Amino acid sequence: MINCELFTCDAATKKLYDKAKKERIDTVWDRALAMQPQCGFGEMGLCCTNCSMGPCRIVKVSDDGPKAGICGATEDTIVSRNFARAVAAGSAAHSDHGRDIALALYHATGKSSVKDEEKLFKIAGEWGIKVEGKDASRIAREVAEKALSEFGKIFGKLLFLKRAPHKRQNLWDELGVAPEAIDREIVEVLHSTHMGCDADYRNIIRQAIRAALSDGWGGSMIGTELSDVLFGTPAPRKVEANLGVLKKECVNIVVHGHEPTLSEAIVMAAKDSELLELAKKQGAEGINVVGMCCTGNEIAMRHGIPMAGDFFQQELAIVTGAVEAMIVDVQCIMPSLATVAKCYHTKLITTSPKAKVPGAIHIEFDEQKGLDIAKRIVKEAVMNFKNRKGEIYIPDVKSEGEIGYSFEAIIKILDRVTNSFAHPSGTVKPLVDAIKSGVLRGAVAIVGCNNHKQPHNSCHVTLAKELLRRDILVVTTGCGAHSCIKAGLMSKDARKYCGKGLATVCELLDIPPVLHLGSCVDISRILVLLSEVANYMGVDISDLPVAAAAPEWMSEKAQSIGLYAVASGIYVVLGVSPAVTGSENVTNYLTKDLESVLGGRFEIEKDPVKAAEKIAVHIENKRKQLGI
Ligand code: XCC
Ligand code: SF4
Repeated sequence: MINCELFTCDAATKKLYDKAKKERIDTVWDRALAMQPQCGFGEMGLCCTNCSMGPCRIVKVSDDGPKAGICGATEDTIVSRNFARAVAAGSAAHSDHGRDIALALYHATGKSSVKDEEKLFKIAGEWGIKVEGKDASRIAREVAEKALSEFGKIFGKLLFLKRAPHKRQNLWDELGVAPEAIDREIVEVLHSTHMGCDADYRNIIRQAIRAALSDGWGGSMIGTELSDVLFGTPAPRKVEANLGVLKKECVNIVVHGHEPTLSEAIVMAAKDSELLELAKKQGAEGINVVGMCCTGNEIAMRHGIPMAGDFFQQELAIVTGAVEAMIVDVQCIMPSLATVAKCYHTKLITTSPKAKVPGAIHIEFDEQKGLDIAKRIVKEAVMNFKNRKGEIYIPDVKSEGEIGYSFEAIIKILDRVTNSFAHPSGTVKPLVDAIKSGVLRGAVAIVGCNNHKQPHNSCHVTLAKELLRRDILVVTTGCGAHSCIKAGLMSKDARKYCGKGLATVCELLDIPPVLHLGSCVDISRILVLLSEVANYMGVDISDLPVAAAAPEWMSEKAQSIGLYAVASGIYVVLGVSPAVTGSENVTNYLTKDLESVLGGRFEIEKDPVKAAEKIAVHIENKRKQLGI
């Protein structure tokens, strides 16, 4: 059995893990233990199954054994191909999410359900769509069409690349990595890494970079921007977090996955008076909707719905015995949920044709009939309330934080301290001033998942605290954001962890020292913010005293994010090594050589304290180079 004191720093997780053990439920940690030792070839990226002459694996630990695949592929080729394919899959996931949002906007236009017209007009302007004489719904349709054509247009580059600093755009052009159409970049990775195609690791990684950039500056950015148009751009608000947000007396619905289209409809449906009446008839006090993983981030940012938990807490939510339904769409949904749900009364409801799970109920979601389907799903949950069985245990563990820091929200906050006579509002000037004066040393994005190879949550939290005390502002998304809010880092009280400079900045701006920017596609908000700061200072992103870290990452999406961040000029510290260590050449290329090409590079550092030290050194170096 595992010692949960060591594997997580989160109290709710510990308590529910104990309940799971008592009830003989296997969780992600138990399966991870049973998996040991994990395959060394796979871990180093040295196994190739790209054709049926394989699988082939390269033996590194001794002089004996094969040094090339049956086709002659070297370790460099095999490792880089595997890495590139993971990046392409990650980019595909984010981008397909973006496409679904664009489709939702396209179909929504008739009902004029645009929540943020200002943003719609801004994007239309950027994309050269004429707005004069057209109503919002017509513009929305044209913007949606243009967004959809980004996936498969025949000529030209991605439109959002223009948001990057000029120097960066020129560099991408020079290197031939400026993506053209999102789907095409992903297809080209799959093609060029097919058996007997590209064997040059540098060239393979170059194509992977194109696919990754088409995620960050393409699919993800479309996902974020059009979600804001459709559902509203997040603004600061208070929210509760952790599994203690479940309510014993209520019908509990956990929405889990990624795309806000489903969760928005569920949030609306749960307010329906007939369903509330029905819930009361079943003996419940009300309907309590809570969010998990990135869906949790999306609806927390826009509606203040509680953030129930991160990737590693999904099974434990069901273990409480108090969840009537877990409703999922796409990505990061453990297939184990069906098995766990069977031991309780919980209904696992899948909704996407792209993600069905054996053992779950499938109710397909369709945006055009969104609210009706959502009501049907909520009704399933309500009618399940009376079926609760066994011990119900909701740990009394939750915290509160302030979230909703979209780029637009940050600009509004900065406007509060801008001297309106000397400077126009709507700029990042106050932020740049704080950085230049040294009150703020720099900023770091802490993002990504949970991974059993790292202690749960504690890497995110330790890293954040180490940075705060060095006067480095932290921004966060995804499951990193869940970790931070659970640890209290998004409350004003968290200023106690900050150095004097950062504490002053937070006080002046009335913000917490860790800013929640949203879900993982919302890392595009960070790209926009960095571009604004770089443009204001007249430099490139790679010149800024900033970094990114993914201390507990696990998904292919995270590999795509990591690579587009590096290709955008950012120093990226990974707490878990990607499967590339089987090739010294590829490892050196990603962790050293890329810096002279793109200005960003990967660093692999498991220990969050050491990671913070390395980041601090990087930030101080950048400051020196800028002469500040
Ligand atoms: Fe998934 Fe986005 Fe990772 Fe969390 S952080 S485990 S990818 S939910 Ni994106
Ligand atoms: Fe083996 Fe080459 Fe086929 Fe890969 S592509 S499985 S290395 S023969």
